[in-house]
Amino acid sequence: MRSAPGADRARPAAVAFFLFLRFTAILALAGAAAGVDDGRASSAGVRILPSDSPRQLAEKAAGVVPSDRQLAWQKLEFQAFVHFGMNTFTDREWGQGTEDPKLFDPADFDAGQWVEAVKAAGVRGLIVTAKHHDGFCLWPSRFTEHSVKNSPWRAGKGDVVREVAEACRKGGLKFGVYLSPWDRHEPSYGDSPRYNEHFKAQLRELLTNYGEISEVWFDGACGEGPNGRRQVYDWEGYWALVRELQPAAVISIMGPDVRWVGNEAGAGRGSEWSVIPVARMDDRPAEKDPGGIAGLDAQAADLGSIEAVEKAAKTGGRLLWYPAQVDVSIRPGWFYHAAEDGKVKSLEHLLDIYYASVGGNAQLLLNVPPDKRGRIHDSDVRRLRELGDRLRATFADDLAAGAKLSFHHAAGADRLAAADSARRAYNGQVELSHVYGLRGAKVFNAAAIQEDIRHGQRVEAFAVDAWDGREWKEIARGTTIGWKRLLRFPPVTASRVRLRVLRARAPARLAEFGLFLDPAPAGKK
Ligand code: FUL
Repeated sequence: MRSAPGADRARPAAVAFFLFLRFTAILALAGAAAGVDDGRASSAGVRILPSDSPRQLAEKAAGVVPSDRQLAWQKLEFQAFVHFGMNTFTDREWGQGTEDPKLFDPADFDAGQWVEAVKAAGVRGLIVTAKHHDGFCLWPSRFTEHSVKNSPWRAGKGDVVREVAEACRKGGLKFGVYLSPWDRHEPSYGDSPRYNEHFKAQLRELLTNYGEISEVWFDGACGEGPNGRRQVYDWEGYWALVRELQPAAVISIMGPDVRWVGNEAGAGRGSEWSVIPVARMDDRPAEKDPGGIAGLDAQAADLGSIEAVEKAAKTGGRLLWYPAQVDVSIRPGWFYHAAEDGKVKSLEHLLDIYYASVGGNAQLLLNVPPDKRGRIHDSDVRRLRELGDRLRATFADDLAAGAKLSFHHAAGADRLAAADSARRAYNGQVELSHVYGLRGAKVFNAAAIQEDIRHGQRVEAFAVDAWDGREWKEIARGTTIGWKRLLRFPPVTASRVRLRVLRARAPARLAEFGLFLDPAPAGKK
């Protein structure tokens, strides 16, 4: 369920039926080959067939790469989500659509303050709720009266989207928009073709009047309109408009570029794959199927393991580059509620979320809701700064910088792992370990490993060892790496560290290996 405790879950009679699920939807454009053209990734992903051998499937999976827009998005790592709108003033999570625009009246609106507050945490982009389910528009849309233009704020001359877009640009943040297809105010909702035109007209306003938009975030909530009919969304039409007007923007959640991680708790999968098998070949979203057109269940525990790929191949399908985004709020609700001022997540909780998401091959989208003043509340501002300070203190100094890298053949147990991976016909290089000779003895309790995902996501399992002067001691192990794997472990002192790739779909192509010292790990504050 998407709404938080205290949320308005009343389901008015007018909306007798709605589905509220994350529907993932894939367009033929998904998985487009970009960074590297290895000849295997097509614009529709890579086909997998019942006749493919395990070896062929591993090779195909290793050959799927991100599009340029997906790669740019992945590099952002950490973004802010900002839920602000009518609900801020009515103290609700879901508005009805019948609220009086006069209720929207932030006393001290300051988009610059939002940007400063979230930048302190280290985010690189911000996504604002231009229109939530209640239909109230934070910009003066020409296509509805239900917007800021009929509010007392700035005498009806204000434009939240513009002020936020400009503040982001000034502060060096990417800017994205959340636009809810579900609209409980709009009279044409439910009259499907008419509403789709209305929605595209609004989308066009956002995509043409506010400069560069880096991400368009579509939710899958769907309901009935006043005519009692369920709205059928024109996803292909919405996506085509984004591609036409903002070709560099990713389309997230109900879109082909970025998938929902599957929960709103900030939890990542231990093994998060960006290469995902999907059973179906058609590009039409099937809204009754939570898997979307792809037959993908965004909440499934295992989306991308080689076993999942092999299973999907049995009925045929395709492999797509479809990376995960972790959306989670700093408070229980998505919108601001004074009653939750004491419930801002603790620093340790936020760090756990950061390590699990950014450090688990996903992007973190942390929601921070401004209050009725139109400013981010002091307790959230403080927490964001604490988070940023701690991350900067940890990651500013890479203790593996300047290390001498050599490759060694690991013996013994490693050969067993190599034998296991032979099933996937790994070419033997699994025995190679990366040995980092540090510049003297270092003390560290965290590591960051990155694959060069322009060459795909390849590593299925790895271990990190430290040389204690006599022998190698394992200090951490994990499964996927992908864009980034962050590891935390008790402090280690060593001058040599090695990374062993235990299983991989193709020879590992690492981009980074860093060692860090978190100055105040949990329990040592
Ligand atoms: C959901 C919405 O219903 C919530 O209110 C919130 O916007 C969340 C991010 O997405 O689908």
